[in-house]
Amino acid sequence: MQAFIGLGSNLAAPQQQVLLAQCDLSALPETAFIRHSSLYKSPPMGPQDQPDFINAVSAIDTTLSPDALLNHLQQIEQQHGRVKQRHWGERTLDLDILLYDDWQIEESHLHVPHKGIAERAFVLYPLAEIAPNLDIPGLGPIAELLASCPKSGLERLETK
Ligand code: 5RY
Ligand code: CA
Ligand code: CA
Repeated sequence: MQAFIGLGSNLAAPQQQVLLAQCDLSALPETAFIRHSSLYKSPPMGPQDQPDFINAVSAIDTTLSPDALLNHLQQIEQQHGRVKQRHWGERTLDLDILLYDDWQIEESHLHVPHKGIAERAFVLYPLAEIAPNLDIPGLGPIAELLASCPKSGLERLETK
């Protein structure tokens, strides 16, 4: 299955956190890595009194189930020293399953496509960089979603 993972960090050298997490994803079991996006910087959405975020998206080819994948992602978050501070608050690393093939999953612990995907520039722009022709289940072509999603301060970093 092809899955897309969203990466985000705004604590403890966020750029390093995201670059290391891209390596961690490449080392997942039952998984071949397809592509990592560039890194993007943006002001926080939600609570504004926290540092800017570094975000990226990775595409993987995996036979892990969504639940098994989620468990691995949570382990990687823990290895990066994630501690819950406050809802929508700062974090050393956040890994989200954005898409899992063309599946639509609505469970208490896992929503796929990820909630808010269509309104979040820091998800849509890196996603479109690595999958410009993507059709998002229930939402439509990514090009159409991009057209109605302002960049609101999102910057692609030139370091990669
Ligand atoms: C809105 C509210 C909460 C959007 C809105 C969250 C990130 C959200 C973030 C991130 C950036 C959060 C979830 N309206 N801002 N805010 N990057 N995560 N830039 O990864 F995303 S908290
Ligand atoms: Ca997130
Ligand atoms: Ca998350």
